[in-house]
Amino acid sequence: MIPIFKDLANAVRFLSIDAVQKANSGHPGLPMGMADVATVLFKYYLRFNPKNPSWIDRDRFILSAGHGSMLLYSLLYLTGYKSISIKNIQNFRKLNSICAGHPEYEKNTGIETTTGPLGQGLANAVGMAIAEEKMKKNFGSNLINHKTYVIASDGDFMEGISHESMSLAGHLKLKNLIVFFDNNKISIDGPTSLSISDNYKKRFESYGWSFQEVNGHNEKEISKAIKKSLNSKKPNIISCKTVIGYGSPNKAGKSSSHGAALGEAEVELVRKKLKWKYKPFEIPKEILGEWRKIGEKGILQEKKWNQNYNKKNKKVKVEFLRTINDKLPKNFSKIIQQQKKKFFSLKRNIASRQSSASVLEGITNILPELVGGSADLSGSNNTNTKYSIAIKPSNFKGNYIHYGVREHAMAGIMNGMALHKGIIPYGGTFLIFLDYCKPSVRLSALMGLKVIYIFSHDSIGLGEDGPTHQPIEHLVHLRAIPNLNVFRPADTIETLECWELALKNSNIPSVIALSRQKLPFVTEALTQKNMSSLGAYEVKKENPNPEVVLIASGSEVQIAIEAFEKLKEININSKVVSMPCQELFDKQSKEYKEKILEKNSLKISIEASSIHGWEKYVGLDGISLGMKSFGKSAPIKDLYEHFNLTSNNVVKLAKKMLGK
Ligand SMILES: Cc1ncc(C[n+]2csc(CCOP(=O)(O)OP(=O)(O)O)c2C)c(N)n1
Repeated sequence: MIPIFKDLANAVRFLSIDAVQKANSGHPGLPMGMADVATVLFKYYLRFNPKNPSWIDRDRFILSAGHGSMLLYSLLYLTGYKSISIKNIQNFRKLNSICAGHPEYEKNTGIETTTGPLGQGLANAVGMAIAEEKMKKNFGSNLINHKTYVIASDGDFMEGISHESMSLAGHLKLKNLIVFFDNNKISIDGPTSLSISDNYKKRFESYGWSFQEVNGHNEKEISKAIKKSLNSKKPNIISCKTVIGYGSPNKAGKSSSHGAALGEAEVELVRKKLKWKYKPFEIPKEILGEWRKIGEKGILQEKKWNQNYNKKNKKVKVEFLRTINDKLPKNFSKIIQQQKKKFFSLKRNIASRQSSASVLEGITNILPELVGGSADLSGSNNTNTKYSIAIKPSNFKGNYIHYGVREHAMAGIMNGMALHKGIIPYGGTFLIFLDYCKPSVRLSALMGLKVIYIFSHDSIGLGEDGPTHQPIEHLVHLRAIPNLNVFRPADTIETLECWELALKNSNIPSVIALSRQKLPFVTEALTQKNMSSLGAYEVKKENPNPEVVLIASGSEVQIAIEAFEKLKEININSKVVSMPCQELFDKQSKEYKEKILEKNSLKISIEASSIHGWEKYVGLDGISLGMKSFGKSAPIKDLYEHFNLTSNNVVKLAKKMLGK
């Protein structure tokens, strides 16, 4: 038997529906509907090497509609990725199976990103396409020159993040981006006509995308459209008219095929209809062989690429490997130490957002992989420095992205850049607008990506802009996300240290929360050690066994220091702990934690934010000063007094608690 196109596509369909049936859970409709499109892409166009899933110049394939995960697993198994065996597919949705309910990013497996929350994959793909262009600019088109392909569904395009990220992609003219729209006009509630009547052609063309429409079950039409996209000067969307649950006599074209196993009887009917004579999980060797041949094409492609790579001079090769393997330059730590000495000698009283800009000025030129940006708040977040050059449409020489007022896209795009490898993304907005990008921040953490969020205007300390702009609960939200470091530095030295930690942490994203207002320089001694790496440390202590331990972060460390001096005047022995990162403190030894928190002392925490979570450090007898309501619009001094965030209040409370 010589397999024909339909056999290849049906292999994808049946692996998918059999796995969903066995798990009795999952989404068969999408893999059945998009099997033809995916087969054309993998058979004729996609550059990939299952023997080396991390080959840097591979095309990226993103399943933004993550619920159709079995489509991806089937393709990876059929083309010969070691990561996905037939056993894994049989264990779809079982504990610890790589074939999880929705694709979960894992390096070197072919699963390029974690998808499931609709729209995220699209933003990731835009980030990957930017990373591709940027690396191509840095290293030349014979080292980096690939496409980013995406499958996205109705739901992906309904989500706001799709509007934001596709609009930016159109503006930047990301020509190497090719999106397949699974245009089956069905979502969970039923036909999409229940909720949407967008004119997609006009919508996407208005963004500056090239739009084509094909019958998503016609090999030739699909192939012709992809071919045309390859030479486009714009990002490409191919609307594929498909039938959800294609091949199912009773469920095709209906939302009943979207998110539940078809049922044994219906699966049998699909077998009859598509003339698939094989048992569940059985792929005849001719068909598997044909798929494996498709996978093997990449070996030669990578070999050719290696020849190009080998022709490069040593300096380029070393730098290329350094960036794709996420290694910092050899002189990085030295430069940080030099900056530290300089900052210590200057002892500047500046806002931590300005400190952050000073750090960036010192490191931007030695880190060509650093790509910064802001969601239209560059001047406020201080994310752009004199070394920042804007990335422009079709011109990726720069190192700075003006994301526009698109926080969600910014975060999703940064995830995509980090996933691509070779780029370290950082991006800024006000901390309050975490609310506009939180889903992607969560995914940075879930995937363990080196993404650096610069969230300035981090408290009521921003003053007159008032409660709509003053974050209260945001630090708590962030600290509740696993695998995320939330830094809130107190002065120029801590800001430098937090940046150093963010850049050195390869598998953990970082948030650096920064003040709008000026902060006094509080570091007392110059240390080579990165004190912030301990999460918390003593900044003021004069005598052993303090009665009171004042713990503060960021802008409130100064209040703690003032209170310390006032307590000293009335003979109360206290000490001040700066806690720039709770997550890192929590990882310290029991001995260190006890040393910092002093078992038998009264503990008072001060942070201009929700007090939720501080009880962990102050204990049942301690006190937390913070925000229990929304803020107010007023000058900063009045606000701190109004909300009792003052050293006088600290002293009053300490005296009361100590009975003095
Ligand atoms: C942000 C987000 N909201 C809701 C969901 C739940 N959900 C999963 S698929 C889906 C819509 C399904 O419609 P479509 O995107 O057209 O996929 P298809 O039915 O064609 O497979 C929804 C609402 C989700 N995964 N992500």
